[in-house]
Amino acid sequence: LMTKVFVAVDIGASSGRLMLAKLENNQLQLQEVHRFKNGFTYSQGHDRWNIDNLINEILIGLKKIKQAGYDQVTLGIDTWAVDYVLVDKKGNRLQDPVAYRDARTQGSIKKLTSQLSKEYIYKKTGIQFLDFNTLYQLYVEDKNLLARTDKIMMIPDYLGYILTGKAVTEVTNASTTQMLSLREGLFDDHLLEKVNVKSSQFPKLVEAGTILGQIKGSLVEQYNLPATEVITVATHDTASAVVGTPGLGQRWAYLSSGTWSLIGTELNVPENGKQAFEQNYTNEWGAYGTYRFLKNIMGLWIIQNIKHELDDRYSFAELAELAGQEVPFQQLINVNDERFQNPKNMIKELQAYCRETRQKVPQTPGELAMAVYANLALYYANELEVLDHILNYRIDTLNIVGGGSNVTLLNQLTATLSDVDVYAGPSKATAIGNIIVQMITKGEILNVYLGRQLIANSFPIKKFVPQKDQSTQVLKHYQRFIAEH
Ligand code: LFR
Repeated sequence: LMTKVFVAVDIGASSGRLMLAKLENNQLQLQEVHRFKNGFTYSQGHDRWNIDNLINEILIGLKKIKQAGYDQVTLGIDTWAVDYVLVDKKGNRLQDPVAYRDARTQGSIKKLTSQLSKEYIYKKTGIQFLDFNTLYQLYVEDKNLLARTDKIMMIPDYLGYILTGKAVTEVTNASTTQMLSLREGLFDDHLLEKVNVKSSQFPKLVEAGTILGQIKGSLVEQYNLPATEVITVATHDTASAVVGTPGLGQRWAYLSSGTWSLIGTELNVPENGKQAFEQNYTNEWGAYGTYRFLKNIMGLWIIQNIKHELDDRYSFAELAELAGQEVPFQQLINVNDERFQNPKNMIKELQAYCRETRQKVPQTPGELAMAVYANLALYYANELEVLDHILNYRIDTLNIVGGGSNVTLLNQLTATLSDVDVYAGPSKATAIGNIIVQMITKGEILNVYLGRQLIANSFPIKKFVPQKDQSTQVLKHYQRFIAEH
């Protein structure tokens, strides 16, 4: 019997990759076959994603797979959420999609929620208020473009459409639009009406783990690709990351640590009560009928920008190393402050923040990196307390996955400040979750529970335990500070 070969296309805001996976001796073997840069650039009045480049890179990666001797594979695509492509009647893209960090949605939550209350929208959708949710992006969308729009496709769905000619709307990602009704499991007509779109403009909703179709013969021939069956996985990267979490510990939470830090837990029933609303927790849909009850934290985005502004003179590992030589908690920073969402210059923004709040201004690369890591750890610790409160039980373990799980300093600070055991890894959880859903779809593994056991047995996972120190004091100071800032 031929070993099945699975390919994950995983594209984040700053980079994308094609990972190849096989099941061998009850272990998941994972290999990166292609890696490329991603990012938005300013054109025609907005920050935009370069979709043609993404398509091109997927084709290059697939060609490499064929050249490595694989003639037949299955493939799943995941990307970041909320952004969409407008497609006309002929199936053509109207424009390169606007990136969610574009300034166009600033203030739009306020405008829209003066017509429909926040409480109403939250009860209906259970989704956190972020000004870049699709709901607000469509609210400010160019009306002429919308008039020419036949279909609205989320980014990974659009990429799948380009490959196969088949269009769907996958639910994990669709939930981040803040336009799905929790009760009905469908787009909510009342919300759609407010932003001038109709549910018929979205391709039909499908669950994660459905077969989309074969990649077009014309593409296979033109680019010399393997015969590829595309499976609609949990197309929202964070949903794939949650599937790709080993789930170690009793009452465990996850932290998907990439451009964003997504911290939360998996629920079988959404939690959209008063406390969840007040704390702006989200109930994004997960694979197989679960809910991702979580909070967005600004995450490594801040460090990514700092690294870039230092002309990439230091790698992430070197920045962490330099940070480790500094004393933590020299300044308290609300990393979720909107000013860090897309500033002209991140270093200057951080320094200005410290000056305005009369704190020590970080100067060197090490000081800057430590300021960010220490405050991310504080933010995580605080959110775990909030989670305990809302859920009314104590989370005892945090599974950290994604690129950020490689940062030992951050893992240790997080364990100590949160007073929970931390398991760090795998760093490629998103691609792994993408592959697990493909494997379940093809009957290679039975369910996510067994998938997580497979992950825990296949990849190195490091444990960090809380260390006794003055951290509870620091956390208290931080919580007071955050309440004021
Ligand atoms: C992470 C992520 C988050 C989402 C943000 C914007 O990559 O998908 O889950 O809130 O990007 O799409």
